[in-house]
Amino acid sequence: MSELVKHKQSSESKCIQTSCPYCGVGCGVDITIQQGEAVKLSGTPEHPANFGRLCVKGTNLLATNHHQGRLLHPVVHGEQTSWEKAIETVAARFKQIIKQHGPDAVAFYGSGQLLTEDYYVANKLMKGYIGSANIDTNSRLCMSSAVSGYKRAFGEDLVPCSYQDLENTDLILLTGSNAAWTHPVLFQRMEKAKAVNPKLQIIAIDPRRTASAELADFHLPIKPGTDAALFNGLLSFLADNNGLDQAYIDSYTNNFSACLEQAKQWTITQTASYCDISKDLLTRLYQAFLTSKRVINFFSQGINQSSSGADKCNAIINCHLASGKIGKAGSGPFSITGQPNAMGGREVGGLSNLLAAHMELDNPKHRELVQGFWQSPTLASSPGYKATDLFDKINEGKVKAVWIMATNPAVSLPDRTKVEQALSRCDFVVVSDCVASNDTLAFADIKLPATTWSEKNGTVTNSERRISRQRSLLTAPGEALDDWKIISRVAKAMGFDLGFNYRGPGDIFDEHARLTAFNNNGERALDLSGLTGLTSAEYDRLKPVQWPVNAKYPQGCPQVLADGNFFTDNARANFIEIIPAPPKLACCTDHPFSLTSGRLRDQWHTMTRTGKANILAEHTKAPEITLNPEDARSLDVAEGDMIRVSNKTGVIYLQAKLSDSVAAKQVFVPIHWNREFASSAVANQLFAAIVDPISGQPEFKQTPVQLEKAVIKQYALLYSPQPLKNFTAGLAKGCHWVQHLGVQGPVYHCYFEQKITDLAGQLKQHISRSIRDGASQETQAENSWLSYQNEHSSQHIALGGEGFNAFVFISDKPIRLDDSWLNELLQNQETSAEQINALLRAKAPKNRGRKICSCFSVYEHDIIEAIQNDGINSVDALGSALKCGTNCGSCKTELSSLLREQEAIVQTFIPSDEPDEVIT
Ligand SMILES: Nc1nc2c(c(=O)[nH]1)N[C@H]1C(S)=C(S)[C@@H](COP(=O)(O)OP(=O)(O)OC[C@H]3O[C@@H](n4cnc5c(=O)[nH]c(N)nc54)[C@H](O)[C@@H]3O)O[C@H]1N2
Ligand SMILES: Nc1nc2c(c(=O)[nH]1)N[C@H]1C(S)=C(S)[C@@H](COP(=O)(O)OP(=O)(O)OC[C@H]3O[C@@H](n4cnc5c(=O)[nH]c(N)nc54)[C@H](O)[C@@H]3O)O[C@H]1N2
Ligand code: SF4
Ligand SMILES: [Mo]
Repeated sequence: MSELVKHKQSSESKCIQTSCPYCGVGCGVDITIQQGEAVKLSGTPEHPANFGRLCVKGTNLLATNHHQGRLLHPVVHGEQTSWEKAIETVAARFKQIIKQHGPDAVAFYGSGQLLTEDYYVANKLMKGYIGSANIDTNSRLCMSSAVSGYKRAFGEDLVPCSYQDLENTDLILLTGSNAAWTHPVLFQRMEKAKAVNPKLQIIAIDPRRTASAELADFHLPIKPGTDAALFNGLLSFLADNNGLDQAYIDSYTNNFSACLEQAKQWTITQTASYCDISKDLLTRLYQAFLTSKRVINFFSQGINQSSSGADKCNAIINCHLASGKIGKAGSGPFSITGQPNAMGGREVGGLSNLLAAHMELDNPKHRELVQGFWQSPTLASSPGYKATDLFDKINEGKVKAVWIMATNPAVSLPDRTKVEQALSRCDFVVVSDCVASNDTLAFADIKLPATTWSEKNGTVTNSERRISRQRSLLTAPGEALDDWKIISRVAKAMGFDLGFNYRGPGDIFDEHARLTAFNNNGERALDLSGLTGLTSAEYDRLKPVQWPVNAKYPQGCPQVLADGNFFTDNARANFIEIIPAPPKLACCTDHPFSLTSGRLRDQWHTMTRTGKANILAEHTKAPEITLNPEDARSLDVAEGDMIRVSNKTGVIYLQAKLSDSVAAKQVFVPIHWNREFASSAVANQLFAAIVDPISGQPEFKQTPVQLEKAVIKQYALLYSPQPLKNFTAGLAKGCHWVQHLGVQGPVYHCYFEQKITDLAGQLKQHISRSIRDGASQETQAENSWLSYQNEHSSQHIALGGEGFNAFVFISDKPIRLDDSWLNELLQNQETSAEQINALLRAKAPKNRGRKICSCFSVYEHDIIEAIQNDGINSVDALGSALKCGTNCGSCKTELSSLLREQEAIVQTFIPSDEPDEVIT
């Protein structure tokens, strides 16, 4: 087990409350610190986001919180250096470029995973001191369509709902959201609400039948990219069926008739045909909306990540305004935030078209107000570059220096090849990160070690506008520093002494709160006047609270739009006319499959945190492409086969996963895998940088691709005691590898398009070298290899030494072994050479499939067996028999789909023509 981080004071046991660093639900977590170590974690019972619940990622936070792989010291041009030197280098280079080429030649690229205080300081430095608005963040990839939608409709980026609305409603539409995996604690709250009130209806709108659809009364598998038409059709249906709230429309809104005029052409027949669903299902959806008094539309990236994402958001908002199902408990258009603090970033102006405190760059009054408040030497006067433009400008040489903080754009931005080009062409790339190595750090001139969750101290705002504290529990490793501190030090080194003298995050929060209150006069909903002037003890004790927090709402406010007062020029909400647009790239003969990308249950983004825990790898160990069995048949592809996925933007290789959860001619790939974990599986090799012209958000949910079965001539499986450096460089071309963390160390699966001569020798060398390079193991590795070859010329090799170090399997056929069997062997330190030899010849047990329940280690096959042999027919009964799903509950939807689809799954699980590779 990895080294556990030390607590600041090695004292007796105590509990510290903080919030989870993953998704925008913003769950509270209680952490017990004992003798300097974080020893126990549980959900905070009284936190209003989760009331004690946690999902599988939150539950396993401590397993990911070790120091292996951390960036511990500043690195300047490859050399470890002091902070003074690093700060001086960054400041001097930024100053020089600004002097020579102007302020717009530099940029910051940040993240919704920064704390509000980090973000505030970065925004202030760029907009108020450097004088450019070139600060954008990964929220551009995530929330910017929702921001545009809300701003166009309400005049301010205002999410008008609360989590408790999910429990007090009659209908929840899950639109383009796989909440069961992505916002699991909210999903559990819906599950509970439905159990308590069976009349609560849930409808899933998603081209895929996701885990979330399991809870739904019914699922609308619409054609990808057609949501705007669906909601135009709804508006038209409401108008035709007495579903309008004319009094609300008359008193509180603008532009209704023009909007309805546009929507009118979307009749049921027209819409059903455009969305490719039956009129029946469509009518059921529309009837449910019409007849439900309270409706929440819970929407996420299936809506936002589109070349017309802002319009899709407004198509949703239009329906709520027209029916008056807004500003009331249990009703409203609820955009669910992805990252833990994307919302906080939006509050302080963390996008290149925003100013700060929900004020606008193009509003002279706001500019004067902010500059006056900051007393800053300058202020950006026009919007800066949005994320994808920014990387284009870097490519063109217009932006010469970029500082990337808490995001991994080489993986997460569209068009990986272009991003790589930009990063290698850029004169000066600074990266602040907590890990020592990721795909973006590979391009950094300067690497700055940042603190991260459990070390950082500040605030975050969740999806329901609730501000919570993230508290520091443990001492930072090495020389890692808080992001706000790094930014402030660079600001001062650039000569901006006055604006950045903060003693701690409390000072920054206070300044931010005062700015939201400054000359507010009710003009901006974001008003934290009730949180100004906190003492440092009060800031430390701050309880979760929903903004606005002011004289009117001293305890915060769950219902922001209750009074029908909006933040537009005439204080009325705007209807926006929507002309539905299909995805920019259409499928064609060369690229007949529509590919979508998204998230898996147990991984977070580019895996820099979740990839560190073996337990989280168990659910899905390799990047897979999900395709319909019908398509698999026509491509002659079986479960587990390697598939080449390509289009004009790029090519990747993934293993086939067969499932009718995706329709024919549609496929799904996860976003998580990157070069640290796989040679050729970055989803963004396939997405061109096509963005919404209003929000700048990329079209990440639809791209046309071609699929081909890759011809693999040789397979290898490696269990290594430590990561193998330069793994790809050491192997021949045409090798695709995937790595996951096993119990003892990394496990590599390799697929060779050509047969390699003496592959065994090469792999032996690779591992031996890596072990010799490793500081802790000085074994006579070369002498300790044992080899076994069976009559099918499959080769199995084990490296003994002191104990038992490595395994290599080589075969011409796919190798399917049960990990847990090998882990047992690898953990057995006493194994003798004879035993190893015997073990090498032993018959490997059958693969048990995915680990469905992480909490109690229950595998797919055990569950299928229980269903088939013991006649179990409910999720609860499975829980009683196997315990699965009875702790965090994250796997309950999968249990339910296994129950329902067990026959289909069993079929795809047994390889159709080739037997599993076994050692005989
Ligand atoms: N486990 C896990 N949880 C996470 C994250 C993570 O990395 N891992 N990341 C967090 C972040 S930052 C974010 S932004 C959220 C994202 O949360 P979600 O938006 O729920 O997640 P995604 O998987 O990106 O996409 C949601 C769904 O959109 C569907 N979709 C695709 N095209 C369309 C379409 O045209 N119309 C409709 N209606 N649906 C469509 C996809 O099939 C997919 O099921 O998750 C957060 N939570
Ligand atoms: N094709 C496709 N692409 C997508 C998406 C999609 O659905 N499809 N989704 C998009 C969305 S919604 C999002 S949010 C992005 C996410 O994409 P990224 O933001 O690129 O992903 P992360 O892995 O979260 O990157 C965070 C980085 O910050 C580091 N880090 C963690 N904590 C700290 C800290 O406190 N300080 C500093 N300085 N560093 C820290 C981590 O080690 C990691 O390297 O991906 C986007 N890209
Ligand atoms: S739902 Fe899970 S990942 Fe999201 S904040 Fe809660 S515990 Fe963390
Ligand atoms: Mo996101």
